[in-house]
Amino acid sequence: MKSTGEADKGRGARSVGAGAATGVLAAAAALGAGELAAGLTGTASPVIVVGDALVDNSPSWAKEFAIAVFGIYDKIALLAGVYAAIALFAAVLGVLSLRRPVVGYTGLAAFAAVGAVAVAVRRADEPMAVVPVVVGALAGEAALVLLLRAVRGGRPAGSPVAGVGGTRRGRPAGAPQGVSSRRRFLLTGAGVLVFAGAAGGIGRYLASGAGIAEKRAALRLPPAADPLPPLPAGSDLGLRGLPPFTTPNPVFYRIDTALSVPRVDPDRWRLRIHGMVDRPLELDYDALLRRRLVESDTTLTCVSNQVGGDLVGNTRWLGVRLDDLLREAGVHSGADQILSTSQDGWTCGTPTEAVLDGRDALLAIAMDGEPLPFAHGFPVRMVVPGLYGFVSATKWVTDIRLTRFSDARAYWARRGWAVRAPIKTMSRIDVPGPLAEVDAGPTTVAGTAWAQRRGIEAVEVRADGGPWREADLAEVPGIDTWVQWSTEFDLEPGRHAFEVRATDNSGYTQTEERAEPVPDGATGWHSVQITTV
Ligand SMILES: Nc1nc2c(c(=O)[nH]1)N[C@H]1C(S)=C(S)[C@@H](COP(=O)(O)O)O[C@H]1N2
Ligand SMILES: [Mo]
Repeated sequence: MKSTGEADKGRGARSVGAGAATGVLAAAAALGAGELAAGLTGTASPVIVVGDALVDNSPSWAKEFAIAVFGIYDKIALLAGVYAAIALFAAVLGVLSLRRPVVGYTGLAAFAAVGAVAVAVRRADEPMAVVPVVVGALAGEAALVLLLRAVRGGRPAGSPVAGVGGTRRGRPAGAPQGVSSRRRFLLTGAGVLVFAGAAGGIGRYLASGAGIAEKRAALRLPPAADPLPPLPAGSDLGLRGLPPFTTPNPVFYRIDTALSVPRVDPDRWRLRIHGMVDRPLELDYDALLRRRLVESDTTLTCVSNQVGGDLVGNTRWLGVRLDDLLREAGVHSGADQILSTSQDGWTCGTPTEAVLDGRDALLAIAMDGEPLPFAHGFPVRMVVPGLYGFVSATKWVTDIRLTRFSDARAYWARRGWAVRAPIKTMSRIDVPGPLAEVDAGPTTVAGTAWAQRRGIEAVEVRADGGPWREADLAEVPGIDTWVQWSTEFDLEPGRHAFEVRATDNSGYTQTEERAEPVPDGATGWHSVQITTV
């Protein structure tokens, strides 16, 4: 038989375990109920809102660290971190609440308060998003009551964690009742776990917008009023290793701050155009589809693209001209900024003059002949040729307010990025790839260049610091797309370095001077090193 001391130690460890489990299970019940309430009310999940708020308020070094370490998994890593922190906090609270239940009840309320604050700062225009937080908190408190009753109920009277249950059930102090009390706790715990899992699962399912994916798949979009001619046959050189002229939707780069891709129901989508206008407008999806649709070949580019980087893609967009809509609304003079907001609360400031100068600024509904994919802004996004995405390309757009740059700052402008950001003239070597090993002799060097709104006039390439040689340019449908280029060098066996620079139709040639993407786009010549054998 064990000595009393050992038995006490065993019981102590057991109650720490039971306490931690109590806390984690109560938190799981809270999160599960929150997901269910979010799914049922069509509001944002509390965890996502908290994650969004963390992303918004974390310093840029932390974001860069996350992107460097986790790459495209940075968002998953963040959510995993949020869950781990919650679990740890909940476990500690659970242990403490064995002695003092009030600690657990207050701790859970504090959790809810964090969620409510996150909703207030991140979803100011969606007050309903507080409902899942409240529902979650209530479910968590209820689970905590049940679990604490189960875990404390079976203790012998006089033990530090004795509760009413011990005597209520009439067990003599010190009687061997560990088995049945443990059983009661396990049963309660299993019940809470099943509830949490089921509620969370159903909530996630509802929020995943399964029905919305079907609606999107069933959409038959009207054609453009005057469809563009097919792309010139010579726009795609069809070289191996050279990205195709039209970027397929599934590989189109994706950049946004959304932790989970918003699934906006087209039947519920509304766009408001208001602020400094004579006649505010409100449009739904059907009203948008009934308008004149136009096509535009436009290459989208991210300001974060490094020299030689691939945060750029080209496609044929279908949508409604934004300048027509703004003229209907009657923009006041002095309203130099179009402040657009997405469903998930991201904001973007676009110069009004750019949208009104005749370029194909669109409220786009389709890309490459298909309704916008969810990740690219379904059902409606903005596309403005010539401006980096962060000042022009709002996905899931639901609100457009005419204002002044001096009165309102958009998301990235508040974080040190430029207020106005036209796309810089840029060129990239795609073939051969970096550090490639190719046969000596005639070698094709090819790539891509872009200068939206101006168009590319010439691309020059040089090998090993030798004389610049003008590359052949492929055809383009207009000045707002990238252009493919290629040329041939005859190379001796050994190591070689190529450099490229483009000149746009305004006569500007890319500067060699390297600049980082912050605040308004990278500059410098792309170079690639290879070996010939
Ligand atoms: N709602 C929303 N729209 C957004 C962003 C965002 O974070 N949220 N990012 C912008 C940026 S920085 C870029 S480069 C483009 C990228 O569009 P894509 O993901 O379709 O390529 O979307 C823009 N639109
Ligand atoms: Mo971007």
